[in-house]
Amino acid sequence: METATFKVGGMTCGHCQRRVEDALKNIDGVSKATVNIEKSEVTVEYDYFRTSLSVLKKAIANAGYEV
Ligand SMILES: [Cu+2]
Repeated sequence: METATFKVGGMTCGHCQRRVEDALKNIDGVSKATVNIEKSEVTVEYDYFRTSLSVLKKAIANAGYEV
């Protein structure tokens, strides 16, 4: 299990938080995604045999946020 933290731009409220967390949790291999709104960060726990940093970043971007 690997942990990665991304700076995410554009998250302003609890709705954004949910959106980003759900987008990440829907990825096969992601076990945990936690947004810190004040820091504009998301921390992701993932299995690097099943997914990759580029897949995680793409999911955040597809949800409508800058990463
Ligand atoms: Cu929002």
